[in-house]
Amino acid sequence: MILRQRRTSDRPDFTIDQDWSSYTADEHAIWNELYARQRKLLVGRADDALLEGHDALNLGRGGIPNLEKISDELEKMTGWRVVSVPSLVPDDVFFRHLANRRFPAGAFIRTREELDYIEEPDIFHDVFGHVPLLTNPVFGDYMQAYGEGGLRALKFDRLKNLAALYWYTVEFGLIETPNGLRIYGAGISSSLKESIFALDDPSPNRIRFDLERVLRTNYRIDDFQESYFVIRSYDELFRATVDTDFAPLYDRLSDGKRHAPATVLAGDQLVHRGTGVYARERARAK
Ligand code: HBI
Ligand code: FE
Repeated sequence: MILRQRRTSDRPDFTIDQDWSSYTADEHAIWNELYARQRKLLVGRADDALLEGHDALNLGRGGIPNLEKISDELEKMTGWRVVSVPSLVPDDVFFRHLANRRFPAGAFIRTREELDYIEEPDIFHDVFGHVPLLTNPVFGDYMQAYGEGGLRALKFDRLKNLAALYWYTVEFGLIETPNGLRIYGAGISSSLKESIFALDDPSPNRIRFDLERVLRTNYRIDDFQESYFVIRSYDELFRATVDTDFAPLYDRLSDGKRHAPATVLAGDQLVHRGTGVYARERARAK
């Protein structure tokens, strides 16, 4: 496997060949270690759709998944394919892939030194965290609608708002189930520590999802979230994107009013009002 900093794409859609045969035995072992540890932690914490997606795509078969093979199986289920990219790609490229039911997954895997947390989306974050939910038809529809919305948002210069929607749902979303709150966001489900913090810690707020509220809310990229948003179903997410007339919403958002991550508004429906202790301790430690 060529070291990730040297993998670049010379294609307009930023894809690269996964070059599956070039992964080393140690890289396959890192995937196996991450998969076993995280999957054990998530039973009882992650939403069934995520766990069922792992099984439907047989991601625990051993070794880093071959994305061509995974894509052939996934495409039969919901029309999605997974394409390899070096790492983050430009927003418009990212949205265009999603709008065409192609999920861009990092081709590299983290090192043992970065096992618990990594800044860039590696293949474990993307294929363990994001891809399994694409086996769920409604979530797959939401992700395509998000991509189409993203391309539209670029025209209205509303990217910052739309990025917050992705962040608080696809990356850090929680869903309410008859058995309690469960994780569906990939930023949580691929993180050892945040998989515990997001559900168990009294510090963060847990607020019922509201589209305009989320579009206005800033987020942390360097630490656990100070607020999580809770949906009742993936259909709620999908309906929010397809039933909303975004033109008047974007007009309202042009007032630029945004909320800090820890804010609780009078209009918020709270599942849990956070104590904020974790965030205050982190701020003091700085
Ligand atoms: N590129 N590969 C990759 N993965 C992402 O999650 C990603 C991206 N580019 C842009 C992006 N996410 C976000 O900025 C958008 O959600 C706005
Ligand atoms: Fe991600």
